[in-house]
Amino acid sequence: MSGRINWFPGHMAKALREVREKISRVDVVIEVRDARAPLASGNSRIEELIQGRPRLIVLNKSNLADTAVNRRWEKWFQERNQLAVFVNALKANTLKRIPELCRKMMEEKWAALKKKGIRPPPLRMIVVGIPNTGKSTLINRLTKRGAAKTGDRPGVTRSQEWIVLGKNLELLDTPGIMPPRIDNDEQGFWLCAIHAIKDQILGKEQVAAFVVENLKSGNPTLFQQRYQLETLDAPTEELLSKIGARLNFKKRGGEIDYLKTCNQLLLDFRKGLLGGHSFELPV
Ligand SMILES: Nc1nc2c(ncn2[C@@H]2O[C@H](COP(=O)(O)OP(=O)(O)O)[C@@H](O)[C@H]2O)c(=O)[nH]1
Ligand SMILES: [Mg+2]
Repeated sequence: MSGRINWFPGHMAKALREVREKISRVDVVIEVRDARAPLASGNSRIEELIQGRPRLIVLNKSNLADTAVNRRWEKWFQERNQLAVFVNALKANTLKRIPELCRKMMEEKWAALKKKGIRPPPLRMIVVGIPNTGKSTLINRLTKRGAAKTGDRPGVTRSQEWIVLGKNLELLDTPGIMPPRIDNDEQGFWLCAIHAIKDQILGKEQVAAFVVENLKSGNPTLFQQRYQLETLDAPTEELLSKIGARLNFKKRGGEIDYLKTCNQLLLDFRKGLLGGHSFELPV
């Protein structure tokens, strides 16, 4: 692949400055990534931004990834002593460990304060991550159970930006949004497939073709079944046209509506209807 795609016309520096400011106000950083690309969906500047604060990596959308690959990644993170949990933010029961682990990360510091006779202040946390990894969903799910705003407590900001999650546990109500950092086109394609980058950058046709190629070689079963494809042994564009025919996506003249087909394929894939698929594998 060439290096000529302009993945980021945007304002990386400003975005990072804003996240840094938010992070400076918390004790623990919850970094949400996408389980389908556990490293590429991070931002390599995160280390600088968190300035040594404890960090929990939450690999969300694990239901959309390949379960066996998730397990390999779990081991990969363990081996590197990086706390990481695989969750599905749409399922509240998978999220219980997050506040538990955040507390645990702070235990030592809290114990040291107590020893000195200081009552530890509430543990403050923030959710950060690149776009569309599920930050807002996670915040909503975490805060639904017994959530309360802290605006009327003395000494606490009145803008209601700290949400009480439990005893001595507070979460900033808005996430820190980090721009993705893309080192090569392959990572860019992964991030398009998982929709961390808008489809317009590559165009839906290219993103859909990339997804089809990956499913064809990596996770063909549900893909083939869903669109009742007799064979996958055909060029990608031909397969997409076949899918268009199956879905009866036709233009007025009877010609297959290729763009509509690509769009539908991406919708189906991103809903998990074509099965779980991981793009990035541990090395
Ligand atoms: N399948 C699946 N979808 C999720 C999960 N978490 C979030 N989503 C969906 O992903 C999309 C982006 O989520 P959102 O919370 O807005 O992401 P944000 O941009 O990081 O705040 C929404 O359509 C969510 O419903 C998950 O664990 N599994
Ligand atoms: Mg959001």
